[in-house]
Amino acid sequence: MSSPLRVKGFQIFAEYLDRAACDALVHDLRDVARVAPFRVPVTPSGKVMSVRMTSAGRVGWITDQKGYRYESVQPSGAPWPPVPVRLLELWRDVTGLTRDPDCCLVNYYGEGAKMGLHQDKDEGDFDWPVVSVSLGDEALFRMGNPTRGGSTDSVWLKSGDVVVMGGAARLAYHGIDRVRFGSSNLLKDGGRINVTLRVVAG
Ligand code: MD6
Ligand code: FE
Repeated sequence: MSSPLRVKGFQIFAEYLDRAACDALVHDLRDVARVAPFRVPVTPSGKVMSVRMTSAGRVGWITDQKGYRYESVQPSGAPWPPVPVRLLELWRDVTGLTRDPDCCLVNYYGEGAKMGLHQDKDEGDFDWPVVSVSLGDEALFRMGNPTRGGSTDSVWLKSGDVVVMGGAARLAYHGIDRVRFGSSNLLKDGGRINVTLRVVAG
């Protein structure tokens, strides 16, 4: 593992996964989506998000009219599928931690999808990092500060890139401005998958 690029406290491991490893993860995530189908998330204020979302792990991240939260079951009442072992190995490798993540949040970006600047703050204990894995089309990732406003830096995340958000950057604002739809042939119908691995206290 080569040393990461550091941007505003975010650690970016470019090309952490090769093509074969990306293919293997897509295979694992198709298994996840068979058990926990992608859904259209709606924010507490009623806005329909442009990504499609599902989870694996002890808990999954949910948003609906009642708020943002982690739930131990899917909206259907079924449990979430387990976090794919290859993602647990990736987490252990990039973080050096022996505590495994509780949630693997999976976002799919189709044509035109994006994600506004946000903080990841529903986990209850911000001493643990969040690890993100990008698969498929390139995306413009914007990184800001622990409070709204101020300067931002952007990088194009490519398939196989891994980002670790920890330490002072753990609560930094970040988002996806746009995706270059069709820039990768990893996913047969195009688009981008982003996986985030999180420890969820409680
Ligand atoms: C994305 N990522 O890359 C959105 N969150 O599609 C995130 O929101 C994110 O990349 C926490 C840590 C790293 C991330
Ligand atoms: Fe995030």
